Amino acid sequence: MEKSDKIVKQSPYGKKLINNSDEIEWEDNMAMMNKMSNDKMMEWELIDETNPNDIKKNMDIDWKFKKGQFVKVEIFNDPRSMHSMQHPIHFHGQRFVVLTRDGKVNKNLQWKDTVLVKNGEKIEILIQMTNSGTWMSHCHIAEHLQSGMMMTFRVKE
Ligand SMILES: [Cu+2]
Repeated sequence: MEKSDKIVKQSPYGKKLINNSDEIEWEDNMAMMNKMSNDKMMEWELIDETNPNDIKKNMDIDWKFKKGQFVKVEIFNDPRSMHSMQHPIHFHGQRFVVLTRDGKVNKNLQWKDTVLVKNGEKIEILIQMTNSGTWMSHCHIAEHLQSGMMMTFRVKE
């Protein structure tokens, strides 16, 4: 990644140097730290702040829906993370459209099952619960999934 790809962006927590280019940031410049870390010593988190009095994370999250229901989900990639980077968020068994990115309306309403959420970005998606069962949502970077970045949701008939 070129240095010029990084810009200073205003986030809800003040200005941060973040990568908001269209390039996919699978590589980073923390090779030494990556080499030393594994899923036993670090955890990636999906945090559910739906109920401020009962904040849950990863596999403690267990959403319940009905088949046919449309569900709006806001996903915020918190730039205060220790190692903030992009995350491709995937929902199993259902399809969704991206409604907004950082408040900007997305006019390309194609059905998706995964969306790349950039560092510091807030997106809104509308999921159509089309398949009943117990499903998983997770980051599609295998190391992040392995390190806990997953949750459950159930769709009843
Ligand atoms: Cu991730």
